[in-house]
Amino acid sequence: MLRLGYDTWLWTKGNFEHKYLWVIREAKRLGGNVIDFAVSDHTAFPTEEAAALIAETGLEPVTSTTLLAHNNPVSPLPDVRAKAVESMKGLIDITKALGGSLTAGVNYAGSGCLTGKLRTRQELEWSAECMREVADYAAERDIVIAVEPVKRFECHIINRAEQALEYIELVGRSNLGVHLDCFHMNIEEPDIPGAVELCGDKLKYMHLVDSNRGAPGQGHIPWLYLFKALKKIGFNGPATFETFGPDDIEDTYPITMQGQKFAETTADLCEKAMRYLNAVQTIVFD
Ligand code: LER
Ligand code: MN
Repeated sequence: MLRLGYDTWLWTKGNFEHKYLWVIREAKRLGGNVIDFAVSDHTAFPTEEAAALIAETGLEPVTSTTLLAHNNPVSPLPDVRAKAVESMKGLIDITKALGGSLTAGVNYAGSGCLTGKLRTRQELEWSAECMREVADYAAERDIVIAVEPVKRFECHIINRAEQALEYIELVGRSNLGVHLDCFHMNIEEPDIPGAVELCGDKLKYMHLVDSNRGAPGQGHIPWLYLFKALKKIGFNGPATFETFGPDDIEDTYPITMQGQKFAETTADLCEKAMRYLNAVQTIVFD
């Protein structure tokens, strides 16, 4: 069985900060066992207060990030790459302080930093060099880093599971794994259950969402086959519902380009998602 929960993008605009502390109790109220703190600015993270609420709720904490232009590990500018390492170390410190053991997301390149060209060997080397330093820092703190392949319109460095596995080989650190997101898989993978099987024990984390970024069940992801593949590889790790909440769709649209409301409220959407995921789990795992 997977450990299911929610990603904080559902309530925030991609950066968890003090004003969103209430979301931790809300994730628990909505039946989550895991919470993924989406962090783009680690310096604004309310570590002590969040750690206290994690202890109170008993939620399993995961962190994730989307590195951006100012901290892009594949930038030709050494200062920008140094910022990527600094941001990732900050996120690892937060993960540790929360009692977590996993950080994930677009942590190998700047999200949205497309060059208009094919990825280069030099870009992969720059990313791997940053990641080695970050992975060693994480290993000293018993933290695993999972890299999330994302759609071609967001990043040109890692789009598919196969490329994530090659990247892990290149970095050469044992505390690296893969984070798969069904929305991106639907665009980039030739075979969704096949991508899960390809990762095998390197799969460390999942973002569960339907093909259109609606709740599971509102698009055409082959959920039963996906869960059968997860069962086959023995994945029982954390998996969170990640999309953008209908409550503040006007504010998030410029960042997410998601204009469709998949439920009246974020809470309704979460309930829909959890009901569906629990039903699929019961069919496949029982
Ligand atoms: C983050 O988990 C994700 O899926 C991205 O599309 C956002 O940058
Ligand atoms: Mn994701």
